[in-house]
This record gives sequence, C-alpha cells and structure tokens, in this order.
Amino acid sequence: MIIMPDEKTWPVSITPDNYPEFISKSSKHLTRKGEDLAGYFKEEPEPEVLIYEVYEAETEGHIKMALTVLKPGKVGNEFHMTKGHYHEDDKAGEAYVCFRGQGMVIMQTREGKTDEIPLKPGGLAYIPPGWAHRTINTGSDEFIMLALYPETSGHDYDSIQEKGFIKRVFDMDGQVQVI
Ligand code: M6P
Ligand code: ZN
Repeated sequence: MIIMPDEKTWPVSITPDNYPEFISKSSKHLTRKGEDLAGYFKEEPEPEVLIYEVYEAETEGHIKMALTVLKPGKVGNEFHMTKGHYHEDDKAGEAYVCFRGQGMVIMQTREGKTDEIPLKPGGLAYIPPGWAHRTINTGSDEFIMLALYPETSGHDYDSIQEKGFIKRVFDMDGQVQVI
C-alpha cells in the first residue's frame, strides 16, 4: 500500500522504515520541552531542551494512533521520559509498538501495583485498562514508538502530577536501574 503524503485516509501500513510518512499524515504535533516537564524529574530540566514530540493521527473510528519520538538524554542521572498518564476511561487499554531505539514503559495502578516492559524495535507492550503508563528512553538513539488506543480514552495527567510515579529510571554508573 502506498501512503500518499497529506492524504488523511486509512488503512495504512506503518513500519520501522516508513514511519516518517505517518508523521506527514498526522494532524496534531505536540512538543514537550524541559519547561513543560518542570517538577517531573528529580532535578529540574533545562527549560529549552526538547525532550519529546508526539504526532497524532486523525483516524476515523475507534482506534487512535500517536507516534512518540523521545530524545536520548538525561536530567541529572534520570533518563528522558514522557509525562505519563492514566486514562480517564478506566476501561481503555493501550498498545505500544517500538520502531527504533531502546527503552521501556513503566506502569502502575491506583492501588500501587507496578510493572515495566523493556522495548526494542519490533517489540510490543500491552498496557491493561487502569494502568498509568510512562515511556523512558534508556538508549543513546531516539526512542520511537507508535501507540494505539481507543479514541475515547482521555488523558488524566493530574494524578501523576500530584503523586508522581512509584518507580523511576536512573543511570547508576552505566547501569539502567528502576528504583
Ligand atoms: C503515546 C500515547 C499518547 C501520549 C504520548 C506521550 O504516544 O500514550 O497518548 O500522549 O505517548 O505521553 P504523555 O501524554 O504521557 O506525555
Ligand atoms: Zn495512554
């Protein structure tokens, strides 16, 4: 299937090779800099540093898609990460497919259960309903992944901003540590 740039029609095949074409079809582009992530890391990030970008597609129907490009780097010794969120709809799960780089998704429930799934190209992480999720780039390249989720999911950031994530990911003498 050939993807026509600027054409907002689906179906579509997205691969580790052609994902830039998905970007050209996206209808919403978000950038998250250090200033947008004030209070999230143990140390404060430089306000102007670009940490990640999200490209959302205006799909027709129930499944929404978003491509996240998480830049390599650390704030202090804490790896670059997304804000992380619960879904407003606690029946909405999500799937992440990794296209490039090395990282992980860390998850938790409101009752305090935690889990993490390492991701490398070709890997998929399934996030069950009710689990908050945050992506971490633990490598030296961009970490790129596609997220698929119900369009009615909604993002609850407030719970994360108030209480943070139970588990965090640090570089401890060259080792990736989830603590
Ligand atoms: C994935 C999806 C998106 C999310 C993005 C960035 O692409 O889960 O819904 O917006 O990651 O994560 P966050 O919104 O937590 O910053
Ligand atoms: Zn989500």
